[in-house]
Parts: sequence; structure tokens; C-alpha cells
Amino acid sequence: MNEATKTQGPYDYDLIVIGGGSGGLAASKEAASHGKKVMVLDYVAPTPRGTAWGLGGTCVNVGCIPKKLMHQAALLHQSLDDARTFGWTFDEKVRHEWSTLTEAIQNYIGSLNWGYKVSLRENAITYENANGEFVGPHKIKTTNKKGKEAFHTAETFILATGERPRYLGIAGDKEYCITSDDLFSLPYCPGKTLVVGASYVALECAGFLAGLGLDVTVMVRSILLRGFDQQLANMIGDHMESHGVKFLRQFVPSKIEELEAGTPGKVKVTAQSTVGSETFEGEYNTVLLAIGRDACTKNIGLDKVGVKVNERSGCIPVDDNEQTNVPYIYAIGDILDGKLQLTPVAIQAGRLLAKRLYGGSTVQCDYVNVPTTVFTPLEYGACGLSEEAALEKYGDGNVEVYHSYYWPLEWTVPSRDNNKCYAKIVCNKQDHERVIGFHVLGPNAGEITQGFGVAMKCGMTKEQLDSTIGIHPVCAEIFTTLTVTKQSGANAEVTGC
Ligand code: FAD
Ligand code: NA7
Repeated sequence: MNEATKTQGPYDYDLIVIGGGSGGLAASKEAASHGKKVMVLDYVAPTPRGTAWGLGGTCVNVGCIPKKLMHQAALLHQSLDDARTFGWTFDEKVRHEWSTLTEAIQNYIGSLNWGYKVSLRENAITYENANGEFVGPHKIKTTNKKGKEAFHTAETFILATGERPRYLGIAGDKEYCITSDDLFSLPYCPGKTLVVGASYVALECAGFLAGLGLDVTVMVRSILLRGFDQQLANMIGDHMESHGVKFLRQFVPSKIEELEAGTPGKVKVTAQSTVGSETFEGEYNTVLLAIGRDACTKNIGLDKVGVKVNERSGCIPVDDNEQTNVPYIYAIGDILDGKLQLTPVAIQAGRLLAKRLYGGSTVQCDYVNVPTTVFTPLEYGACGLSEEAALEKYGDGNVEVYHSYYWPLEWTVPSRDNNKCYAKIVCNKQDHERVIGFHVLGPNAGEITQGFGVAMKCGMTKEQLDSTIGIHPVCAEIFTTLTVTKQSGANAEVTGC
């Protein structure tokens, strides 16, 4: 049998994982810990701008990690302003150096990339920096950066190829726009920026760029943060607007033209109204597209092995064991159809899958009540259902919503953003007022939400929240003293402690 057609066992590996991101690395390390022979492939196709990165996937290189660090840089700007009201004086004019920030972030990411490589080696996992695609059952072809091809077989495969940013498909988009894949290592300050899209990626990037002092506009096609609780989504928009971010609503770009080359250069954006015939024209130094991401499932030879793909989304349907319709092929992470696209979800699914495959476990990944946070300048933490989803699922009369605005003590002295932070729980009246939706808008929302996420896993009810004694003075204590129901229409603003 020649190399290109050999698909029968014995196989070269027990497991080949295609994609060395959050999910793929977790699955491969777990499999190796059970003594399995594992190969991981990770290859980053450069962006149209030529940006590429190292081992670790989206989260580490162009996702969670650099974006949270840029968010932190923006929060420090706010803290500098606040500091003066607490008695700090500093004479120099405060200014921000983009290159210092990106260099520091990229250095940290470089250390993580290196750490992943070392850890694969320590776990005796074969790592290839090569693109993988199926050429037949149990068999893949790898192609490295230099175009060198090789063939490998395995008994089992895990697909963990993630997603990449989508482009608009209009004149000038790939030539003159960037995406989040380019932003975090951009070698120059983006300047006056148009962010296209209203997803969490769009709003987070707009938020920290504005926080760094840039002139930022967000072009919104329809609503903010589709899928999230819309009351909180709109409060985030209002807060960003009151802090200088401009919103251009109900518009989509139709043409991008270069006016001046440079770092940054200047581009002209033409946009059309989605509700009328109005046209908009604006000039920006940078256009950042954050209009969604496409699953990397098109060029991995799935047709050669018969793995079904959702034609509309490009995502892969799996059963509760993350098994595709082809029994020896599993899929995890962002490429899954209808699952939450978050790093800890990919990691949990990958680890549990490998434990089931090789460790005798039967524990499946629980995709329900996964806490998450949107790192906009005013952070938004959520777990469970949005108010609108709860009403749709349980019906108007069966849902009770408790809510309250609050003012973090730390913000009183600087006298800013009074009653802009917000806490809301959505309860199922038919089930002991069990909390089915948790929403918090305020500083450190992620830190708050993580703990309440555990409580929700334990089946937290409103009564249990009421019987919990708060910690004073912290933001999260508000959840132990919620008395105002939305239905009552009573004022949910707070005055004093
Ligand atoms: P990935 O981490 O994307 O890894 C897939 C890897 O496979 C990539 O390295 C890719 O290059 C490689 N690959 C693809 N095709 C092939 C092939 N054919 N051969 C070899 N290798 C291939 N999640 C959070 O939980 N918190 C956050 O704060 C957060 N912020 C985010 C911010 C941004 C800007 C973005 C874009 C995402 C963010 N996410 C966040 C989402 C998170 O990054 C993803 O959910 C997570 O990375 C998914 O992991 P994965 O293993 O499915 O895929
Ligand atoms: P999402 O959540 O799919 O959101 C896409 C956003 O972009 C959303 O606001 C869309 O508006 C908007 N959009 C989509 N197409 C266009 C066009 N053509 N013009 C203008 N605006 C547009 O994508 P994310 O970027 O948040 O990526 C999701 C994944 O990234 C996440 O799950 C993690 O894995 C990381 P709409 O509401 O549809 O009108």
C-alpha cells in the first residue's frame, strides 16, 4: 500500500488532534497522561495583512489574553483620573505609548507560546507546526510553512480548529481593514478608528481603544450584543457613549477606499443605511472589522471522510460525547454547532472527552449555566438566561426579576458614573424562585460572576441569596439585598449604603 492511501491500522498514533488552541491542547495533554501516543497539529494561516502567531490558538494569541490586557491598560487610564481625587498629584501630561503596550503584551504571549511547546514536549506529545487535512479514513496530510507534506494515520481524531474573523465581502475590505487578529500586534497606534459590528469582540475593542484615548466610532447593523440580555447590552452602549464612543446605528459599510497609505494611513468608508436610503461617508485611520467569525472547517478534508457540517454556519454538529457522525472523529471548541464559544468551554470539553476516551470516565461536558463576561469599559458578567430568553422559555407569569442599580464605593470620591452599575437576577417562580439568569454590570464583573456561577451550578434560589450575609463594602453584596422586583415598577436606584 502506498503512503498516500494507507488507512488501515495499525496506526501511527492513537490520537491526532487538529488544532493546538484551548481545546486541542487540553485534550492532547489529557490523552497523553493516559499513556496514549498523541500528535497535535497547529498551523496559523496569516491574515490578509500578514499577521501570524505561535502555538496556543485564538485565546492566547489574538483573543482573551491580549484583549484583557488592553482592557486593563484602558482601566488604568481611568484610575489615573480617579487617583487625583484621592490626593495623588502628578505633573506630567499623561500620554499613552501604543508600542510599549503591544511589545509588553507580545512578549508575554511569546512566553506562553514557549510554555505550551515545552509542556507538549514534557508530555511526549508530537507537535507539528503544520496544516492538517483528511485525505481518507483515519488518515491526514500535513503541510508545513515551507510546503513540505507528510502523511499520518491515527485511530481517533479530535477536530479543534477554531474560527477566524469574517470579512465583509465588499470592495477594499481585505486590503484596507484589519480584524482582531491584527489589532493586538499592530505595529502602530490605530488612530481614529471605525469598529464595524456590535458583538462582544467589537464592543470590547471599541471600549479599550477609546479608553486609551482614541477617537472611536462603532457601526452597528442592528442591535448591540445579540444573544445577551438586551437591557444590559443597551446600558453598556449608553455608558460607552457617555464616555466618548460614537455609535452609528443601522448602517453597514458598502465600500472602503484608501486615501493615504501610512502607519496608520487614512481610509474612506462609505456605508448604507439598513432602514432607509441614506448614505454615510467617513474618514478613519483604521477600520476594524468585528462582524463575526467563520469556523475553520472548509479546508480540512471533511468531505473525504464524510463528517457532516451545518451548511449555514459551517459548524460541526456533535452528540453529547462530542462525537461527529463519523464515529472515530470528535470535535470540540468554537467549531461546535450551537455551543458556547469560550476558552474554558473548549478546555473542559477537550479534557473530559480525553478522559472518556482513555481514562474510563463517563462524565460529559455540561454546557448549561456557563458564566461569561464581556470586558467592555463597564464590565458585564452573565450566567444563565437573559431576561427575554427566560420570559420566552417559562412565560410572563412564571418569571420574577429582581434588580438594583448600585454605585461602587470606589467611584463615589471621584464622583463618577452614579447608578450606572446594575445587578439583576431572573428567577423561576414555579421552581422555588431558582435563579435562572444572573446579570451584573460593574467593575470586576468577571470576578463576581465566577462565584455566582458556582452557586448557580448548586441550584441557587432567591431565598438562599437573601439568607447569605454580604461582604461590606463590595459591589457583589448587592445580590444579597435585592428587594425590588421589576414588575413592581419601584425605583431600583440606590442612595448611600
Ligand atoms: P482556537 O483556540 O481558535 O484554536 C484553533 C487552532 O487550530 C488555531 O491555532 C488554528 O490556527 C489552528 N488550526 C485551524 N485549522 C487548522 C488546520 N487545518 N491544521 C492545523 N491547525 C489548524 N473566550 C473566553 O472565554 N474569554 C474571553 O475573554 C474571550 N475573548 C475573546 C476575544 C477575542 C478577540 C476573540 C476572537 C475570542 C475570544 N474568546 C474568549 C473566545 C476564545 O478565544 C475561543 O472560544 C477559544 O480560543 C476556542 O478554542 P478552540 O480550541 O476551539 O480554538
Ligand atoms: P457574532 O457574535 O457573530 O456577532 C457579529 C456582529 O457583527 C453582530 O453585531 C452582527 O450584527 C454584526 N455583523 C455581521 N455582519 C455584518 C455586516 N455585514 N455589517 C455590519 N455588521 C455585521 O461575532 P463575534 O465577532 O462576537 O464573534 C463571535 C465569536 O468570537 C465568539 O463566539 C468567540 O469565539 C469569539 P447583527 O446582530 O447580526 O445585526
